[in-house]
Amino acid sequence: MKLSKDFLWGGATADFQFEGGCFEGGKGLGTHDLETNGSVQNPRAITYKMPDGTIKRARSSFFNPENIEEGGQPCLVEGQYYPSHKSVDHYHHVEEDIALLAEMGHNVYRFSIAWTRIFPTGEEECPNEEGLKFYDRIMGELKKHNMEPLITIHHDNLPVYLAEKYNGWASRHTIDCFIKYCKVLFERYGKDCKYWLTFNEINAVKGYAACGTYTCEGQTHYNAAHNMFVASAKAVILGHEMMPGSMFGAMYASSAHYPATCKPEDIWAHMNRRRQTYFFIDVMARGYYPSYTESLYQQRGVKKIFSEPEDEQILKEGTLDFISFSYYRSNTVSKDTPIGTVGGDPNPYLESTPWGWPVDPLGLRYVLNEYYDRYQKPLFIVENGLGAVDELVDGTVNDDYRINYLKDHLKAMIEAIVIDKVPCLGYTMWAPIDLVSLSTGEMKKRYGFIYVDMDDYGNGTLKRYKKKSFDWFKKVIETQGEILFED
Ligand code: BGP
Repeated sequence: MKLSKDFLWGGATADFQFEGGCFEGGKGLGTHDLETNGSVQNPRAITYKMPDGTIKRARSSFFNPENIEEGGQPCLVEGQYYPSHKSVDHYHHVEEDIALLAEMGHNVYRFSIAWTRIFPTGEEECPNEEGLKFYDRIMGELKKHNMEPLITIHHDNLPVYLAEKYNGWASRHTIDCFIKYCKVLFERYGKDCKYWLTFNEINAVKGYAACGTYTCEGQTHYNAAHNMFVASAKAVILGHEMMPGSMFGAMYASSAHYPATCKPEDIWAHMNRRRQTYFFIDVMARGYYPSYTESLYQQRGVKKIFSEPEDEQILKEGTLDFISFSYYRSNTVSKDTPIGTVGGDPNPYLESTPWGWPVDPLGLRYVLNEYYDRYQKPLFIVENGLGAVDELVDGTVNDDYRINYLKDHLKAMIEAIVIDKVPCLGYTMWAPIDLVSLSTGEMKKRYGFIYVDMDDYGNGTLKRYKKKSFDWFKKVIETQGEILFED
């Protein structure tokens, strides 16, 4: 079994996890730049100052962020390590990094643009030319190597200024700033970029680092979500106008979920949990709020969504062209699983990664089928990979565990495409070059085909080394996946 030649194979990264150069090129501070390092035991945090000068920390865990106390002002604290400031210094390694991806045969590269490189506060009249030049470099390298760009416009990380002044995505003003930013990107990169993602994991983000909101509870969260829906739809409308032939997606965190038992209460809880993800895709792919909206709002304590009369038409006109998603794991759901949980409970039939993420390749085939059945739009897997501890020995890493994880997932994907006839545009593995973990802020949770010499505190030479999986993935691409089925 193999895929056709037009299938897009590549890798995915995000600005604040990969670029570094945080204070270079006129960049403004993004919300993730105020996020500390951390670990599973000691979650990363947003540091902030109270009016009396005391420094506090709000847990910014991806799954369960905390509110910032009233009067608190997010700030950088001396002596604290903030991983995004340096990341793995892609800012100064663009040419080398993209050449490595091209050497593996990648024909697509998914990266995100840091809003604050283009508009440092979000409110400037004119864009920051130095920021645009940085992405010109990336686009130039991609062109040189015949690689298709796949640009994420908003991978969390909005300007701190918009968070402080307007409470981030809780304000409609942020929509206008976002559209101004989109227009600049479409003008500058539109002729060379066909595939765009408006938002990353929009169904899973809430709180300060991801949405710029000081609080995380249902009312603020779903109001911010509405503003992001409108922003995304407006971007799609504008993008289609300015770049005929362009294709827009948004990205959804897509664990598979299974009912914990066949008890009707668990099945019902499972359905409600699926709707927590469907809700976001339903609005953006179909162009209207689904019938179960009120019941979902009730469960989450949402009283009122602040919308404008024109929103309905905007959502209708700005629907997505394809559905893209991240897939790392599956979970189970029972009537006792707390509402609003992003993941779910473990599955006794599955093994987990060192970070406790259950490994389930068949779940990927399940999600591909489920989404295509439901939306009838092409799909794009834009994140999938294994975070593991790697050991560099004699200039390489023997990462058979990563090869096995990817092999099983890619086989499941190809079976969905070839046997189940699910249209899928491509696969971008997270993350082809080691970078900082989003959820824990660690470096030691490594995903790459390429090892970067850097530790959890920013020490290291930043030198890049090819792991065993580098040559393996190259062969997968060369054979269009056929090699996966050989033994
Ligand atoms: C997704 C994010 C990515 C990425 C990935 C892996 O949620 O879109 O930014 O980091 O998960 O997660 P982690 O880095 O926490 O291992």
